[in-house]
Amino acid sequence: MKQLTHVATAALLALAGSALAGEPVDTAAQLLERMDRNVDGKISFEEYRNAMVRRFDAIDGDGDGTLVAQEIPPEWLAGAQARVPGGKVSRAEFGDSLQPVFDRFDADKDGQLDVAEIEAFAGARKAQEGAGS
Ligand SMILES: [Ca+2]
Ligand SMILES: [Ca+2]
Repeated sequence: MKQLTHVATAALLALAGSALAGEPVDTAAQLLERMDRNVDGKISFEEYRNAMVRRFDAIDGDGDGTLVAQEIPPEWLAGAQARVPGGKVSRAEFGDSLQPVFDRFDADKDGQLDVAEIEAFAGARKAQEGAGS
């Protein structure tokens, strides 16, 4: 009886843990759903950049096409050494800065992020967000 209770508690804790961990950052499936415009199950650099530039525009309240560095969520540039000269980044610079991020997670260098590569990418974003808060 005691044994059973322990098992049940452990299972509950495991469930609670995964629900919490899954909450704040996109899963690989969510990233795919949002970015994979041609629905081929992979994310090309074009698709990734377009998705991120749309979010750039959403944050760019005054619409002047530049963001100050602090406005950019750290997980956007997961793993990248973002260099922001002058403390501002233009749309074009932002788009270019994503290439090293994409390349880093494109493990087989075929120019597409497949599901396994997106999983790694989602994991890095999550780690980045955890480190930033
Ligand atoms: Ca695609
Ligand atoms: Ca790839």
